[in-house]
Amino acid sequence: MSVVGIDLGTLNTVIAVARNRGVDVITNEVSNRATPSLVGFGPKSRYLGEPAKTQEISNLKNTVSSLKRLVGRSLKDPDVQVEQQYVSAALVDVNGQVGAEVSYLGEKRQFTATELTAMYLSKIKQTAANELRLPVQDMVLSVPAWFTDIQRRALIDAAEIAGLRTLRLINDTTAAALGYGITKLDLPGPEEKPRRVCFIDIGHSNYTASIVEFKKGELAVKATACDRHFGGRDFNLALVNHFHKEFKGKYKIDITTNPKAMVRVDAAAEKLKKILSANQQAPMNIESLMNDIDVTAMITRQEFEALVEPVLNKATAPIEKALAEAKLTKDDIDFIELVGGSTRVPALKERIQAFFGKTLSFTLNQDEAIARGCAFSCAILSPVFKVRDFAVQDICSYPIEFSWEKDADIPDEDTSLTVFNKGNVLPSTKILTFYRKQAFDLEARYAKPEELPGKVPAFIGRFSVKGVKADPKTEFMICKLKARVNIHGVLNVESGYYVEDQEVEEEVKDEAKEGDDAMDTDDKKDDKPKTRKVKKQVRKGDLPIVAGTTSLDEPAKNAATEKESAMVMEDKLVADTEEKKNELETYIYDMRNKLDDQLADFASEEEKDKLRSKLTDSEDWLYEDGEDATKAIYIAKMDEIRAMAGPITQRYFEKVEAERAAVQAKLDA
Ligand code: ATP
Ligand code: K
Ligand code: MG
Repeated sequence: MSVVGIDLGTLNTVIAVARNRGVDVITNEVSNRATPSLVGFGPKSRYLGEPAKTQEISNLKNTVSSLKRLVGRSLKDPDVQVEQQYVSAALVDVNGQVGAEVSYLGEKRQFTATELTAMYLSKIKQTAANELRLPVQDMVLSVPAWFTDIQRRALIDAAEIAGLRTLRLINDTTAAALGYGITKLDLPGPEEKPRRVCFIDIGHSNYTASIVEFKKGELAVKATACDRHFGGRDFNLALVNHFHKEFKGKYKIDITTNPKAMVRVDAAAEKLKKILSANQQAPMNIESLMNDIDVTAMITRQEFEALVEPVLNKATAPIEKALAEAKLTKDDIDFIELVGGSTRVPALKERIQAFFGKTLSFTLNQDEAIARGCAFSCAILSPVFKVRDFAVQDICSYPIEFSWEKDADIPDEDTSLTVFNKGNVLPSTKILTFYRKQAFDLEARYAKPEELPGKVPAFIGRFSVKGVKADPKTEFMICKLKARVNIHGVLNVESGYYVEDQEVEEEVKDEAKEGDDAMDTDDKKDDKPKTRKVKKQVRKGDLPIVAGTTSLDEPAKNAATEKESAMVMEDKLVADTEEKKNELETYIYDMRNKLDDQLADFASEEEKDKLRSKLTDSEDWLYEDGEDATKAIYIAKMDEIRAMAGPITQRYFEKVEAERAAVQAKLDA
């Protein structure tokens, strides 16, 4: 079983694997270290990752991007409306969740964002398994820290539909921090002042700043702040708008009226932006952009920086927010580590450096640090892997409250309580106590809906506590419920039980002797241990909990898993069929050549004519009726030709063998 970390990015996804010698990044089928986070649909199969990128411009309406920003969201969410600007397929509502409508296998189909993400993750799983030649199941997946319960649950569901088990959903910067800490040998000891590092991840759409404290063998996240609309695509957009205006004046074309032209200019802007990170100016040339017009343009770094000034002006806001939440100043920070592709933009680095007044560190691989951190996390959590333990303590991003119905018999009981505050450590368990006579419900929700991204609903889950009965002695049952924000940052009421107040005999510890066992000799030996009566709550039995959360229920998940497996099989069949067709085509060409070459002396003219006409017939068939045949038919066609060519190739091999034997005999003599 392999140990895998996945950084699911808005633009690119990086897969890392922990091996005995360390963590490596996996390359995909075209040897890239990052795979486009895209899903496309065609008349015969899906295009996942690289093929979706290859097809993108000719298949815009059936290509879906921004998967991670859609999963767990609803169509009416203003954030999703922003996303539609970047997603070329049409976003639609599918039973309350956002999805995409595409043409697939010649039909209009709708898929939820969870299903689309599952498709993509199933491709990522295949990529990892092909490279590792091992089954892939356990993995750790990174998410932006601002992800809420419903988004996290949707991602875990998507992974499960793809046949992946999520050992941890880890916040992006926390993963980077783990990769940083686990490889540093000079972290402060337990009694020393911790090392404080500010991790800054600026990707394609997200900006996250986290303040993390390190000691030997452990890290603790102190504060995290995000700008979920700040990243490389904002720079691209500024450039696209600029060239839109320029081309309108210069060439009298309006690229906004032509989706293909828009995507091509965006791709060119992305390239140009990268050149500007290392050069003072960069060109843009696109052939036949629209109306058969070739465009050329040039932009300087200075002009680019002026265009993105409004974005740059927000460049330190998340850092300031994180510092304030951690109650620290910039001078308390020992190192500033930058990750994410957009931290290569010089103007952005300058702003951040000017803010801290300190040199920035780039000790982590900007593109791979998060995936690598995920792989380390997977190695720590996986039972099959031995790795030095490193404790990772994260924090809750939003406060969570529980509410319940008032019990008529308990007049001054509150009806809600914030159980996990923002910044509460994670994972974390809290015991809630209720005095009740009958089954009751609890509802968990985010306490400050206004802090949530877009219009994510505050609701987290409803938990029905069963098996509650009035106790004849005390009238009430004392119910204890275990509420837990787990390692994924997901809230559950994991279990319940009831207790009774009882008087129990408890040993009284001799205070003078406490912690002094070695000296504990004769004088106490004969005495019975001193005891006293104390009131204690004794666990009496379990209370079943029925949870209603935003996760998919089992039947829905099973149905989705079956659907996904069927599509994987279909895609595989299409790929295999294509492969057999290509094999047949190549075989026909090869055989025709060989008949004039190495096989020429081993066939009669009659045999040759017969085989040649078979080859011509097969070739004609291949380009006409056989254009779209099944895998079995291609195999059968190939077998027919093979059978006809069999006696000829047989004679040839016999001769080759005879020659080889003769040479051998000579050598042996
Ligand atoms: P997110 O974290 O927002 O979900 P992501 O993880 O896919 O997105 P990254 O892979 O970290 O994002 O970064 C991709 C972004 O970095 C793109 O916008 C890309 O254009 C930008 N980028 C990469 N290299 C450079 C460079 N040399 N100069 C400027 N920008 C760059
Ligand atoms: K990435
Ligand atoms: Mg990222």
